[in-house]
Amino acid sequence: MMVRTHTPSLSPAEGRTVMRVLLVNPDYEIERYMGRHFGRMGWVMPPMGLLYLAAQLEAEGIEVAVYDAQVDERSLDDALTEFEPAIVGITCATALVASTLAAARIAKERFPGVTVVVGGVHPTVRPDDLLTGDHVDIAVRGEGLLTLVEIARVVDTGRSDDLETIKGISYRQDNEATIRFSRRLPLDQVRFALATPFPGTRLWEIAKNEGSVEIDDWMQLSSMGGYRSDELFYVPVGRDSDELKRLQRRANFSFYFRPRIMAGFIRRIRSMDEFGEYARGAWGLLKATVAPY
Ligand code: B12
Repeated sequence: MMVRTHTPSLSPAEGRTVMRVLLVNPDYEIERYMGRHFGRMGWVMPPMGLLYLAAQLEAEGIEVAVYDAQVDERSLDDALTEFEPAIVGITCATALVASTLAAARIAKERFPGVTVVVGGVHPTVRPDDLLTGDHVDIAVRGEGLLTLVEIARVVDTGRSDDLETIKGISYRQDNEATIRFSRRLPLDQVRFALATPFPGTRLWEIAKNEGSVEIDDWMQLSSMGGYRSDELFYVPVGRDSDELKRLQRRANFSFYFRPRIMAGFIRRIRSMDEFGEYARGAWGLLKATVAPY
């Protein structure tokens, strides 16, 4: 079943094309679990979460189609080709993680520029499970009605930085986005700590499984990696230590060496001694941040 709605463009006067969202109920392989006839008879139900989302999107003037892999005669690929969505939203319960990721891969292969959003029970409690690969862009945690509309607005304007303003979502951010974010916050000081796997945390388990942690001195876990020691305690698979140190230095430089921050430091100076302290601190920071990495 592919339920398709038709609504007028949000702003036809501006000549914009209508934002289209394809909502996907991924394959549950119900026949494998329940047998061909009984499975189809008793267990295929309308995907209520997606239908609520569809109603909300439609009310906002966004064109929606719902593709239900349980009952649709066509492949997801065909549905994508026909509908050409800007966003593919997939609902995901725990048992459906694999088929959600498979659907996300199909969507990205068909339209590499499409934004893939997942929501539902599993992304709500474990969003990172869906975000580790390259095919899911955003995981929505909890109720998705207003959140998906907000995401659609951001995708429509193309200003992906604005995702930072949306509450209740997880998404992969590049390091540049983190640096820009720090500069936008009304902060006087910031510490760009590199990820440190402390015992008892999930990152610790990940690092152990990767074989990346060798402890001979617990002091190594100071979370001051990059600031003080030459060798980083933890370098995630796929990154390298020089790259991380370079990023950390650039983050510090671009945060601190701004007129607002500098003026703040100068305003706080009360004596010649303090002036000396701040001057030495600034010099140290400058040397550290422009070191040739
Ligand atoms: C009704 C129901 C069913 C029905 C219908 C399910 C359906 N397709 O709609 C039937 C009987 C078919 C069913 C089957 C199963 N269910 Co059931 N089901 C429920 C129940 C009671 C309500 C679901 C519901 O309709 N909620 C109302 C809607 C509006 O909410 P929603 O779906 O969560 O969607 C909202 C948000 O999650 C989010 N959202 C959801 N999807 C998306 C997608 C995007 C892109 C975005 C942005 C947001 C978003 O926004 C929505 C609107 O706010 C829940 C318990 C519960 N209280 O939620 C269990 C529940 C979801 N089911 C569960 C289970 C285990 C199953 C089965 C695996 C059982 C089985 N062994 O076969 C199957 C899986 C079927 C499947 N395809 O996933 C578990 C899931 C646990 C987990 N971690 O995955 C739950 C949580 C019950 C429980 N506590 O054990 N289920």
